[in-house]
Amino acid sequence: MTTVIVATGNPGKLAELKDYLQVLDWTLALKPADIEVEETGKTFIENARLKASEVAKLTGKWAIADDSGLSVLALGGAPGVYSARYGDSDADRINRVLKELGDERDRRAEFVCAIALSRPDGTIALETEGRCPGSILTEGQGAGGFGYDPIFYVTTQGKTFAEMTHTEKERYSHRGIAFDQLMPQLKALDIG
Ligand code: ITT
Repeated sequence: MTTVIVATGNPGKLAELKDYLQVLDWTLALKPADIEVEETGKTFIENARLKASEVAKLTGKWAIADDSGLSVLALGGAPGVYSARYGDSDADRINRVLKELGDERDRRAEFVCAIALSRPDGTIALETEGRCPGSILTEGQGAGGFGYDPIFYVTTQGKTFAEMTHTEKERYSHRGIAFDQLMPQLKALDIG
């Protein structure tokens, strides 16, 4: 059975990616810790391609990567592709977004998730992007998930990502939407 490298160093993201991928008949392997890909892209999809492609070439195996982040309308789309680099810890990153937003009344935001799957030679076989609209609370709510989850409120569900069960986040999140789009193609792909 072909091994596919899950090209992420983020444990929260890794857990979610494994949940989506478990329905496939793939052997999953972790990205070797010494491989660090510089995210030089200007868009989520560029960075997802870059991470999948570099990890695939360096390992000689298929690789799947996720580039994702939070985009806040009143902050001109920030933190966007810099979401992971917006502070040193999840708490720092959340505080920075809350501080920059201050008492702004327009708190609309979206989470974006780009997924790319690379062949062992670094060429991209599949890619997609999922988006989940929501808004930024004035303080965190809930203890689940990771990253910016406590401050991201999904109006249609009446709760933050951090207040959702695994199943709910899997269904409604940017990552869930991306995998919904990609799953028929992933299932149809012959990577054996
Ligand atoms: P890899 O590149 O190794 O996958 P990373 O954390 O650097 O890990 P990104 O560059 O894609 O990944 O940054 C995404 C950041 O956006 C991540 O660190 C979180 O802070 C945030 N993020 C992405 N998806 C999220 C989610 O579902 N819930 C909360 N925060 C999320």
